[in-house]
Amino acid sequence: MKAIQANITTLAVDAIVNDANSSLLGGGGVDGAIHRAAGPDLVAECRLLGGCKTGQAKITKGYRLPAKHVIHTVGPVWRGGNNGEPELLANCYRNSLQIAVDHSLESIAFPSISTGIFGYPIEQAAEIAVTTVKQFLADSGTPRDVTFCCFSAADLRVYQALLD
Ligand code: AR6
Repeated sequence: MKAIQANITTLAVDAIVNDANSSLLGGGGVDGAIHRAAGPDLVAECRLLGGCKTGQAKITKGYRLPAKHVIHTVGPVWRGGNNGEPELLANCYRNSLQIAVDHSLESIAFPSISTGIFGYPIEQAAEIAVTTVKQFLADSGTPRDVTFCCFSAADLRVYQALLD
């Protein structure tokens, strides 16, 4: 488990996680960046998936991305923290990791789910991300290589403090 600062679309891993919306048909933020980099075949495959509920996850190929697959998950919109947001966010990490295990994927990179347009406070979201992944790896031992891909230096500092 490690944290880096990077554009997630550049990572040559078995799967990058896309922080999507329930339509799975693209959007702004990291979702827009992933669809632009993957090319139009990605949205064509996504159209066959029938959307995705908050906290759930679905897998596609990576198309023009250096990553082999994209695992699409839908984070919660922050509405103050008392509307199930922590559990839904933890489900995003757990369900994405379970899909990676089911497909024998060894390396996976996560963006900081829900902390952009969806407004989840970074400190709280990062703590859930790190504790949930740590628990999953303690239970299952795989995927071998989990990366938290931070877009900003400030986000990286938050993750780094939790990992140290
Ligand atoms: N690589 C890594 N991280 C990135 C990149 C990138 N290329 N681009 C942005 N981030 P956001 P959300 C970071 O807003 O809050 C979309 O429209 C960003 O700095 O992408 O879950 C979807 O379709 C932030 O730290 O996702 C949904 O409608 C993190 O990724 C909605 O936005 C997440 O920010 C989801 O909003």
